[in-house]
Amino acid sequence: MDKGSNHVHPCTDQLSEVERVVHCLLTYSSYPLAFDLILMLAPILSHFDLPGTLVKTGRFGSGLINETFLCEFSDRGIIRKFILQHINKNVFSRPDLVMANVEVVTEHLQARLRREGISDPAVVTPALVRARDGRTFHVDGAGEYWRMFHFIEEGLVFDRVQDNAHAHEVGRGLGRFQALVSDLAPDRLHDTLPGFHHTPRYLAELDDAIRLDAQGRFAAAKIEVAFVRARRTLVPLLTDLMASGRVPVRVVHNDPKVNNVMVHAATGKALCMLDLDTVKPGIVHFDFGDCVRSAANPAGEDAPDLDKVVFDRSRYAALSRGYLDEARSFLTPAEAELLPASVKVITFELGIRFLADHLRGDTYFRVSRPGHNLHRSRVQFRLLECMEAAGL
Ligand code: GN1
Ligand code: MG
Repeated sequence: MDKGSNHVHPCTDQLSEVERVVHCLLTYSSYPLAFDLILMLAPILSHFDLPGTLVKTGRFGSGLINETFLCEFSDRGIIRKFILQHINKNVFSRPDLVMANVEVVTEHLQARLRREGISDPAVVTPALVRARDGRTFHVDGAGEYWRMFHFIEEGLVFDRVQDNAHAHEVGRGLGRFQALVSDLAPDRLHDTLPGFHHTPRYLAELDDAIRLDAQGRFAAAKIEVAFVRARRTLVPLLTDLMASGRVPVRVVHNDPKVNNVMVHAATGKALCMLDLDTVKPGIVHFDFGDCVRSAANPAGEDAPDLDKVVFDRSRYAALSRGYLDEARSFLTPAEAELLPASVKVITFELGIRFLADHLRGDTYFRVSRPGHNLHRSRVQFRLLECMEAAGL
C-alpha cells in the first residue's frame, strides 16, 4: 500500500485509547457515520496502514462466528474499500495462531497466482492489510483481535445457491482452492480448532448438553434428539476414514459453504474462497461434504419453511462436476471414490452442532431469535432425510 497516501492518522500511535477516539471523532465528524460504530471502529482502524479518510462503514456479510465490517475510505477522490473483522475468541482461543495460518495461506495463494501471471492477486484473492506495527492483526485495549483485508471489488457471494451454474462454480471454487494449496505442507499450519470435524466429539457434546439441560430446553427437542439417536452409526465414518490412512491428510478449507465461495460479479465464475480461519490439515471429504450440504439445498441453511428444504440432485451433480474439474488433478482414486460418503456425515454433524448449541444456550453460533439454533438443526436434519430418501 502507498504509505504516502495516508492523510488520516499521522501520529495516533502515541495516543491513548480515549485520545484516539476523540481524535477520530474530530477527524470524521463531517461524515454521516453511525455514531456507535464509529466510536467502536475508528480507534481500531487507526492502527492499520490505510489510505485517505473514512467515509462509510457498516456491518457486512452473514458469518455466524466473527463480526465483519465494510469500511470505505476516500483517497484523493477515489473510494477504497476494506474489510475489518473482529475474531471471535470464544471460538478461536488462539487468534494469534489463526492469524499465523491465515498469513501462510494467503501468501501461498498469492504466490501461486503470481506464478500463473496474475500481477495483483489482492484483486482476486483475500490479502491482509498489515497493522502499522507490521503485524497481521491489532489487539485492542480489551485484548480483542482485529484484522483487515483488501476488499475484492469484483467479487460477489450468495447465502443460497442460485442455480446449477452457480452450484458448478461453488464446486469449482472449492476444487481450485484445494489444488492451489495442494503443495502447501500441512505441518506449516497450526491446529487452531482441534477436532473441528471430529463428528464423535460433537455427539459427545450433545450428550453432555442433554444431560445438563442447562436451559431446560430438552423437553421441546425430544424429536430431534431421537432423530440423532437413530443415526448414531453415521457418526464415526469420516473420523475412522482419516485415522485409517486410506486417504491423505491435506490442507483443506473446512468451512466451504456457499457464501464462502466468492464468484465474479460479471461472469459468475468462481473467484476465490473466503473465510480462511478454519484452513488446516484434514481430509478433502470434510470440504466436499460441507460444500454439498450447503449448495444442494436451494432453500438455504436458514430456510423458514422446512418443507422447502430439499436435496437437489441436479445441484449436487453440477457441484460435483465443477469440483472434479479442478480436483481431478490431485485426488487419489480412494479419495474420489469416497467423496459421496461424506455428504450425509457433514450434514448430520452440523445438525448435531446446532442442536447441542441450542440445548447449551446458544453459546457458539450467533443467533438472531430464540430457538434459532433449534430451527437450524431441523433444516439440516430435514436435508439429511431428503438425502436418505434420494439413496445417497
Ligand atoms: C460457521 O463463520 P461461518 O459462518 O463461516 C462455522 C461452520 C459452520 C457454519 C454454518 C468456525 O461458519 O463450521 O458450518 O457456521 N464455523 C466455525 O453456517 O465453527
Ligand atoms: Mg467461518
